[in-house]
Amino acid sequence: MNMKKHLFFLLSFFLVLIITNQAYTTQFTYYNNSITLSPVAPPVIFTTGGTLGPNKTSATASITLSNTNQLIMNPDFYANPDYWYCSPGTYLSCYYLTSDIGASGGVGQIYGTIPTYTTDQAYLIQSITFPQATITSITMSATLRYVSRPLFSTYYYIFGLYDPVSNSWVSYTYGTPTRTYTTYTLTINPSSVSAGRTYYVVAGGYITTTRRNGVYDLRYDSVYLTITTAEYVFSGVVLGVNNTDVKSYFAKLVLQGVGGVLGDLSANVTLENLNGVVSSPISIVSGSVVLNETSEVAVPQGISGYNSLWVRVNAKTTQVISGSLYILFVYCSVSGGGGVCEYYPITLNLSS
Ligand SMILES: [Ca+2]
Repeated sequence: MNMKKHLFFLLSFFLVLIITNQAYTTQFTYYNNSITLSPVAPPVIFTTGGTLGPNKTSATASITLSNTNQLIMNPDFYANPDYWYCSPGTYLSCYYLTSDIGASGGVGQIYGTIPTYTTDQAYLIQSITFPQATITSITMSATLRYVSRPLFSTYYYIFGLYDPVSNSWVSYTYGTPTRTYTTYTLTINPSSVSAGRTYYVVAGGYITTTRRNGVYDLRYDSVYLTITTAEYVFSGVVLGVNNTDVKSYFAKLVLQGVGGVLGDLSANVTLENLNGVVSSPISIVSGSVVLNETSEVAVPQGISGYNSLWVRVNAKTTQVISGSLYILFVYCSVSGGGGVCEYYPITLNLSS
């Protein structure tokens, strides 16, 4: 139990976020003192993706649109549980281990003590968005093992793709795990998903005990979902944003300009926060800017191991392109652009 570092963030729709916008007016009388001031770090900073500027308040990110794309963020739990959520059972829940024998980097763990004559299950979950493109193949793979299970129990790994709209599996596979890490694959029929839509990647464990109780400990080293497409596409996160303050801020993206050769590029750029709130997109259709800014989303206070917010890009082209989007990340202390606002430039380079 000492190895347990982090309980995965619970699935967003179980959370209720209460945001209060309060404007404080306070009058101070300054008290003279001789102290050395340290530079104050900005409360909202870029974290991952691309090259970050001084104070992490600017970024240049580059993406390549390709016929083959892996859509899961942090697929190997390399440094933290970022982007993954937990749907716990009654006794099973999700934990994060920084390492494990036979694993590369961290692992996502399904763990719990199960009573006798009980069935339980728990899942790691991540939302992915398919590109608005002609998908020609979808393959999932998961590398996993089990460490312990109650005697006389029936125990499974189960992973696949889940449709949050119809609340049903698109496709899944399951089996009895082995004690050493083994990779299992699932081929999903492309006609069973809709291009441009968001689904959940789900990876978890299921157990039924009989006359013995005990611990079920199942570990995922990695989960990948790879697609091939007729067009050159990209669907994923290009930049993480973390809020180091104790209060929420409010952010949006504004497209200031484009440069280079964007050809017939169609792209959506959105903000998505830790609570699963997604902004309306900056939208480019067939090389023309249709919407030049996103709606506003809250930037919640960061949780250890997670970004507060991220910039997601979903793009497609049939041509060879090399161009840039010049975007301003705007965040304000009060919703609706009020209070104090900061402006961070993002250069997003796209090529195919
Ligand atoms: Ca791993």
